[in-house]
Amino acid sequence: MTEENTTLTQTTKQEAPVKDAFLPEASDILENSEITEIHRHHTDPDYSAGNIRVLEGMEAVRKRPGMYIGGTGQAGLHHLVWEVVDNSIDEALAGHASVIVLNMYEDGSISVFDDGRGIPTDIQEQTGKSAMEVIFTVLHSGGKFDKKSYKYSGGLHGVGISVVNALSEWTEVKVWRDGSIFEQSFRRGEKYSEMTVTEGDDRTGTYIRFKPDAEIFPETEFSYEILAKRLRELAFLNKGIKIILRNKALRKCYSFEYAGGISSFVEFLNESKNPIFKDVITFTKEKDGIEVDVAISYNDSYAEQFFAFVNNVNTIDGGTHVVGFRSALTKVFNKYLKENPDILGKNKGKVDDIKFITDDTREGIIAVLSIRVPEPQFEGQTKGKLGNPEVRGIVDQIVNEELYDYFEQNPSIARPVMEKVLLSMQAREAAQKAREITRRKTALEGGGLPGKLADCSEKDPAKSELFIVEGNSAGGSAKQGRDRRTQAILPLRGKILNVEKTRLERVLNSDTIRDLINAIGTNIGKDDFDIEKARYHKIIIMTDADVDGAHIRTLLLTFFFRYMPQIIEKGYLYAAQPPLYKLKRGKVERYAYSDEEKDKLLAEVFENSDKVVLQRYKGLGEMNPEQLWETTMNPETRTLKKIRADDETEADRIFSILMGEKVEPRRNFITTYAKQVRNLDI
Ligand code: 0RA
Repeated sequence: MTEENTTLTQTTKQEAPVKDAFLPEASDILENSEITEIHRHHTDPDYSAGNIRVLEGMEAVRKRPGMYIGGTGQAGLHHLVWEVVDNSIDEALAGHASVIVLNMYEDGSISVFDDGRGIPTDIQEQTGKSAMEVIFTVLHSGGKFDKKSYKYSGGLHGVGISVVNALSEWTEVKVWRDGSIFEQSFRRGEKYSEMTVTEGDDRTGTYIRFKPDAEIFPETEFSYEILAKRLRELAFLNKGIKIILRNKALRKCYSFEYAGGISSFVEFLNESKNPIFKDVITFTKEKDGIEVDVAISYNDSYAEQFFAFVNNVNTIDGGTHVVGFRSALTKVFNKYLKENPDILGKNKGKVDDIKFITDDTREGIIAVLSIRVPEPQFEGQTKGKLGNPEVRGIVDQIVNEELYDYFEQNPSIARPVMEKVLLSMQAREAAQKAREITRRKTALEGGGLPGKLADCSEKDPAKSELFIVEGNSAGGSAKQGRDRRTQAILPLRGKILNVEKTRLERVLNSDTIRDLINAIGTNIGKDDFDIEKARYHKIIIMTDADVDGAHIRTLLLTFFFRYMPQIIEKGYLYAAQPPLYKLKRGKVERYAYSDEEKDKLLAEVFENSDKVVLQRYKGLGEMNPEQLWETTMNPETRTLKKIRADDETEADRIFSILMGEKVEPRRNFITTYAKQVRNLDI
């Protein structure tokens, strides 16, 4: 989760050891950012009869880019890169490439290089064109050249390099193969220069550089963070492949290579947690052409982190593979307990009364499931769900057999896992009781709305705002200052639980948290949460602009992130921006929301007069109701920061680091990223 101007993404500079990697023309590709010379072999585009059909295809792509890349926003723009990278990954998965290098250039173009066999360049008999030219200029031509058998990466993409070409201002390709170097360039999908052939050596590879077309994409700038995050993921998912990302202008470079594959992925996610056993449970097995790769670890937290991939695609909406995985996990735990009742100690006689359900296996798990399916069917609006029915049973069977074997061979791991799952089960039963109590209590209290809430009169959630205000005095000012038609105020008294360290039943027993849940109206929990019941579509956290305020804000953000993530995904959550200073001279009064703004006002409005009275607001409570309204609450004049959750893995890691119990990574984090976390002020 990030606040709008808070960067939570890791931006470590890792100097990549590229020197030792085999890179054809390494100096050209990696060092020289002036390789944009695309006029080298200039010829006019060829408008011969044979080309007309080709142009039609390219025009279709340019007319309706969304049909091919999903849209022309940030995701669509980056889709171009994934399209090219997927080809390189396929080449690596087929055993022909070992390194992929991406280079971001100052002119906004990007290149992808791999040391695979190189795109075929032979001249086709029917067309007289090179295979390379056809691949770049004919829609859906990729399939004819791709070996379907290894087309395992990027089930969502696979629209072909011609689409990238069609949506780029220019594209340049350079291929090393058969002892020669082949080069050609294109513009907006059309051939721009003829393929040239020069002498090469025995090295092979493909280099594709393109510049997204500003006529198509409103925003053409690639994000280093988005690229780095996905490339790291790809390096985890495709063990042994080395992926390098460079941005010379930013002086940033990443080199990703993980011998451990998804097991390294789990270790990476574990960095901020306390695993309850040191090894990562991991196994790989293939059945009926479906390859299943699993890595599992458990830690002492209560959150679940589970990632499922099909052919490198993150299936965020799950699907048949996830159903199979969960069902197998539950069965294995039940079976293992039946076979090893001594785990229950003196209660071993009660083993028959115990039956785990899937939820019991989820607390504190970090797991990655990565499968490869020859013909994946992706479903749902965002194509994030696997539909293939045959996959369910295969994953179920493999996980069942392999995990059970693993437990039998590693009782020192099986035991703590079983104990953890048993505790989860007991907690689930306790939470069930607590929920019933809450429900009864709420019914008794009548209506369910907390007594401290000063609700608004508006009933349409889309027009209603809830201010969550720290402290009673600020709450009082807010209640008086607000627009009572549309603005509700919930003052928070006392401490907010750090939900990261607390189990659900205690979370539910906290008055503060219950007030919050009841005021918002959605309830919490997997089965009970209902976003449709949200009583406000703007929920605004209003805390002091000091360290304590920031702490409370972080605790609240943690609560929303863990228990109401949909509120954040929907864009309902905001942070208010109270001013830091009031400047006053005579009748002139101005507010400043940052030190820079204060200095600017002093210089420009007050001309650095020494008669200015400068008041530093330490808390919201220091403002009278009118001031609070004017500076922070009035929709006409206030600024709000929208809370975003655009990087879940990273956000989760960072929340765990900031709010979890492990001190060491937190200290490291704070010292390393002190600048970026300034707005989070823990
Ligand atoms: C089709 C056939 C062959 C290789 C490729 C495509 C290929 C495409 C790309 C795109 C980026 N990097 C790539 N590397 C290879 C096999 C040709 C042969 O049999 O040698």
